[in-house]
Amino acid sequence: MSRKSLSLLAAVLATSALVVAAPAAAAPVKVAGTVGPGHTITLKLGGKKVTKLKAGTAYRFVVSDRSEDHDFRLVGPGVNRVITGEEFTGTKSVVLKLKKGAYRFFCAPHADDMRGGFKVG
Ligand SMILES: [Cu+2]
Repeated sequence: MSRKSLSLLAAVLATSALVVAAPAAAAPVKVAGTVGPGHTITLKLGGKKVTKLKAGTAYRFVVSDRSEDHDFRLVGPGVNRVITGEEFTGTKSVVLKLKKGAYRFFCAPHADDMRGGFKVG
């Protein structure tokens, strides 16, 4: 192989390495949930209350559970998850791709006053 074709090959390899690296850099967008210590439950993206998310996009739900009295559940099309349970305090995270529709999040023992929702479309 000539010196010229070698450098051409190196250039091609460098280019394809860049193409491969790009998707890995796109981390899921973080959606932050909190529950407790009082009767409060929140879900925010970039500091703002979540009202709508995009279908088919990967989101990282990071839930901070601040009380053993509460849990954090997410229910909607294709999803029925207890992200943090009763007795648990601390943070858990899960990456989810949601489908089009209406989703609810709530604390099961106190679902009357600890609940919220958002749309996915
Ligand atoms: Cu609760």
